[in-house]
Amino acid sequence: MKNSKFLRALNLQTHSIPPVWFMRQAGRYLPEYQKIRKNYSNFLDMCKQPKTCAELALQPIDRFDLDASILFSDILTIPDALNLGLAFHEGEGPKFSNPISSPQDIKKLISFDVNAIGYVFKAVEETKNLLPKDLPLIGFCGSPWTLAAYSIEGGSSKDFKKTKSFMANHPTELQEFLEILSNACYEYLRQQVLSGVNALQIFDSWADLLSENELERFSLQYTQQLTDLLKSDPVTSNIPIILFEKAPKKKIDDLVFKNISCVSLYWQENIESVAKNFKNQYAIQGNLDPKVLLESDEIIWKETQKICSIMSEYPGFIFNLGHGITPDINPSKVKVMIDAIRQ
Ligand code: 1CP
Repeated sequence: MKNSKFLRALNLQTHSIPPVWFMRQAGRYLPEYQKIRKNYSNFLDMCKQPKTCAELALQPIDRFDLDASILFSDILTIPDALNLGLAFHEGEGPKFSNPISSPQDIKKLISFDVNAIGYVFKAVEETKNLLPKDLPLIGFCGSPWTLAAYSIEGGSSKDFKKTKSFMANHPTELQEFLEILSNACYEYLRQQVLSGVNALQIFDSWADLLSENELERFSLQYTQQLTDLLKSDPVTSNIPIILFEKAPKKKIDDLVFKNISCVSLYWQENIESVAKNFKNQYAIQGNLDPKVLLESDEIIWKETQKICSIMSEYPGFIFNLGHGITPDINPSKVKVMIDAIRQ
């Protein structure tokens, strides 16, 4: 792995051409993904096939020659292992048949058994077998807060009303749940590392639901517990950790992320000003607005180069999108972006 540009950037090295990968690089915008996906009515069943996951993780690597691959799985495997009954039905987002609706549901949760999701670790092994030797694999999980939000809401939602009302009415029990989730995430990521991943990313995709005070109390505190556990364990202590916070109410520059190597910036963040504050402290990953990929080639070229030029001297820059790629994007536009980075 010494030759990995991506891992060297996580170690704060500067590159004239930055390493590139992008969030949700394997998925619905790729016709080769759709071809395999149509064989499964429930997305989760596909995630339980390690060889298929490996094949899906390799698709964007084969097509675009990216600098890192990401495990093909989902953040919601943990709540599923807690018996919340996850399914992804045709044309719908995630749905839990057994969501957390009351404090009693938290009291009677089964304890998390990492072996219940052994299929994820097999997928890591299968993917490592297929990947070129020097191409790193990123493992991941959702932040405890983001997992709690899906578990209480029972799926996705625009406003997460149930979650907000649970937070207002049962803050102590919510914190007990977050404690359970941060321990589960630790065991989950530890096992991913034992199976072969080279870096970890934590997705706090629903950080934006929280006010400034709530952000510290319900999200960052538990992500911090998770990263502290990872750093104190010899198995995981040397594995770089990337954190994605989606649109936090507190200025990202003012957040202190202990034990994090890299901050993955949401597309609304001003990368130039964040870079001034994060220099020599964190690597930065980001942050082209995925919607730019719906524009003309000229605009894609211009916006991509703008970011590359701002970040050209930054110690530890990784080009990425500012959030996941969406299903409506044409893969040829992704190629334009990559050419603009590497020209
Ligand atoms: O129907 C389908 O084909 C399923 C689509 C799909 C895919 C391809 C889902 C359902 N999950 C995934 C894979 C996935 N999810 C990966 C691996 C692939 C890759 O990145 O290359 C990863 C890293 C995730 C992470 C994930 N899942 C996040 C965090 C990233 C983010 O976008 O903020 C979140 C929030 C989820 C939940 C989830 N899983 C799937 C969907 C459609 C969603 C979002 C639901 C919502 O809108 O709230």
